[in-house]
Amino acid sequence: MTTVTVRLTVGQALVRFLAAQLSERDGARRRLIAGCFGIFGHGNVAGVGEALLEAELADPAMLPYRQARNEQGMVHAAAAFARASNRLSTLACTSSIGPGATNMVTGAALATINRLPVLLLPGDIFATRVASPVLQQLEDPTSYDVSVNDTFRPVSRFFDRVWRPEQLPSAMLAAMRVLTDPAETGAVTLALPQDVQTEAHDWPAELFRERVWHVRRPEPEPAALDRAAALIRSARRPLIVAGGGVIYSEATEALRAFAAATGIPVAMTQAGKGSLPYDDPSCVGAVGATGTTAANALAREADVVIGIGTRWSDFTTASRSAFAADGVAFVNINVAAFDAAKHAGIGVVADARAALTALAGSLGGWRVDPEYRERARRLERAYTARHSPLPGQAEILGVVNEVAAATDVVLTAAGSMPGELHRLWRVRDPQGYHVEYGYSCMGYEIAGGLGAKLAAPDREVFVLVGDGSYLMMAQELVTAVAERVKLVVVLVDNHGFASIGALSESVGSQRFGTSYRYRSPDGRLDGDYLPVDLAANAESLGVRVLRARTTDEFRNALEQARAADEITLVFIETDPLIPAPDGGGWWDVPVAATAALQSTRDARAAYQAAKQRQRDYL
Ligand SMILES: Cc1ncc(C[n+]2csc(CCOP(=O)(O)OP(=O)(O)O)c2C)c(N)n1
Ligand SMILES: [Mg+2]
Repeated sequence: MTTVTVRLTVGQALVRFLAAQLSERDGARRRLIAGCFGIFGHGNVAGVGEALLEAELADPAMLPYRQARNEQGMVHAAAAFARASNRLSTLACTSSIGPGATNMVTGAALATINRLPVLLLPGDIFATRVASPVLQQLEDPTSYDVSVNDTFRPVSRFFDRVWRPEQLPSAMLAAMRVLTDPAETGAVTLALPQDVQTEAHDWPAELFRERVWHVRRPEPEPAALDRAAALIRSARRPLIVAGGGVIYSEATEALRAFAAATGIPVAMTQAGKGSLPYDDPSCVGAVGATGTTAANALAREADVVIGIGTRWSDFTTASRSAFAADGVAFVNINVAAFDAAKHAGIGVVADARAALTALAGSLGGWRVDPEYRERARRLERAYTARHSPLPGQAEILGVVNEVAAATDVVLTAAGSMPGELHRLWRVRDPQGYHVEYGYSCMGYEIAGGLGAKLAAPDREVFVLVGDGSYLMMAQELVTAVAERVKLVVVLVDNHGFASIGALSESVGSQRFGTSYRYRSPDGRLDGDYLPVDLAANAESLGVRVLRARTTDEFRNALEQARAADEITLVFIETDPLIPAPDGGGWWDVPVAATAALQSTRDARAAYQAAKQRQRDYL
């Protein structure tokens, strides 16, 4: 039999292959790689770049190319796209070699930590090495086999370097498998030496056929289910902690039914917020360091904690102080065995939806005590406060919550907003709350908003960004303008790092180096606020900007921005010293054991006292 072959470069074969990949779950198919972001340099312009041009000229829908402004930003956009697609679809990112490639490393870590699929295609140094060292090559005197792309290894769930065209098919197939594996997924990196990208090869035509990657829903092992059901039946004060896995698995309806049938209250992690709408009778809101008073009170007393699709970050457990009852035991439903084994829990390694359905059957009508069920959820009032002359941040968030429709998306990542939103935001849709808190990466906000909106063009996306995050990375505003991607960006200016300022104060470090100020004549960085005008900055990038001073002006501007059909940024200054409401959660941030400062010594004493609450969960 003769194999039919197609002669293409490595870059062309890669583009053609990616365009033909589909994912499938529950019978629904969609493109696995919906497009490609990129920034060209000598490491990809002639290889993958030429291939993308050919693809666009042949059929603009084949693998749509979008030009990004910062390589880190484009990976954030791809990760947000994947999150908003419940991990069933993502984007590829092509970069040059050297700095273009390493700019993607932060994005790769973010994707892997959040278990979000992204496909990274950094250019790499010549395979032939004839011209070495090439521009931007880091030379390792001990090995010619090393390039800066090796820094992707620890932050990727799959890494390969395609030294020869013959290696491409197996590398691409492995990449697709990992991207679509719910337990293994994360950043997948195929490093592409710049000469290899342009080499021609005779590929079997079969390589380019349409492929459907089934996203599995593993069923729980019956014995594990029995152990979990027995422990839950013995519980008097059980509590569910719903994580991101509930949303990715589209298990929200199964969770609602399970909680209603058993009466077990449901608390939510950052990634799991949206697992239930805020007003569902079973929902007690956010838990942990940024949790609500109600959820944290239930957590303190819980005898059995059922984690579903959570990796138990320190924010969720309040640094292992949230679950305080003697003998508290855990059931961990997770598609990843690694997470299911945490806190010495009974592991149910399974898809969240499959496990909840099976567990409901195993419990056969068991319900918690009615008295336990009746415990009320305490309401927060911070939204309706009115501070002057400058508003506090929580009241601004309250206005965003009111102006946003049920299916609109709120999106942020770092600073003081994630904690306040976790506690206060009234979520009404599983995709309505997009707070990246696995890596809590400053600079994710605007880039992530771009990706989330590309994934869900029918939803309004409210990007909430602090002045610190904005200054770190706002460049993808330009991409949003170019692509006519409509975002509502809320820029909250409090002259620096309000969150770290408050943290600094709590550890006795007196807000040192956390606000944006001039250096004083005495040499300290404590002069007047800098005259930075971020609203003017956004305007200069081609974004429509509305400036608000009061909460009422803010509401008005936000309504205009929501109604607009172009990207609009609403600028508001807030008072960084108005404290956010507190739900009693602790966070372990070690304090200096010896210090000249009294403030630090006091903080150390408070730290040591709080540390007593920390548990091992063994
Ligand atoms: C890339 C990155 N660098 C540093 C940090 C540590 N960090 C967390 S929040 C923050 C300040 C954020 O400032 P801003 O965006 O203005 O938000 P605010 O704290 O004022 O609410 C810093 C420096 C981080 N999360 N990400
Ligand atoms: Mg700030």
